[in-house]
Amino acid sequence: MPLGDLFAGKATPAVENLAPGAVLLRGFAAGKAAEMMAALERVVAAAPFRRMTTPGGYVMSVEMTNCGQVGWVTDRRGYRYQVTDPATGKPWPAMPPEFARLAARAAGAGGYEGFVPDACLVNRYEPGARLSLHQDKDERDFDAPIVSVSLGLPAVFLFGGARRSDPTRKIRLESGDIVVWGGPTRLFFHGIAPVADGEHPLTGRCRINLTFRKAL
Ligand code: MD3
Ligand code: FE
Repeated sequence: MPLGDLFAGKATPAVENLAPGAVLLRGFAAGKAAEMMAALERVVAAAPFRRMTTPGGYVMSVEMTNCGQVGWVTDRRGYRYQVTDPATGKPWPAMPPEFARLAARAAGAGGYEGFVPDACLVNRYEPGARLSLHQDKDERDFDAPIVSVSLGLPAVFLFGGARRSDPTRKIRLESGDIVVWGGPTRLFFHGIAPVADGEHPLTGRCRINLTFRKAL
């Protein structure tokens, strides 16, 4: 099958190798964006967005929720994955099949066959919200990639290196873009610059990012 056929609603794929193991698939999710938002509404009805507190006592500007077998949480006790939503005491909603399918298809297009995520962290950015430079290292298996889907308002992604002090590249992520992060970049520092104000037909005045992870 030609690689282009893997792209939802796009004849010409745009595959950009950002670094060894990291692949940007521009517009890969564009044809599935409305379907993803509809599935997300069902997730949010069961597990509403909320602003969590860091171990250091800061309330995050990004609102978060999760779906899947486990969800990522932070509070004064630390960062971790857990089966239940601390806001409701109930298990996180199941991962919608359309989420899992898109993540697996994107991972395959990025060179990671057989990716089966067990967690999806959903980030919601209103204008001004940001995510400071960090590593994702609460997962058990760093051999599995992380698949990131951007929807709605654009953002400037800050892509650093293995050390916090490494220089960062700025990469503009738009609605429908997917990035597959694996290999040596899996533990690289990264963040999101404050989101600029704007309106997007898909999401209104916000940016949504879905990160698919193998946490267990
Ligand atoms: C590079 N989210 O949830 S996604 C996060 O747009 C997170 O909401 C950002 O960083 C967002 O942890 C960026 C892109 C991303 C996700 C995980 C990575 C890039 C990554 C893990 C390793 C290296
Ligand atoms: Fe991250």
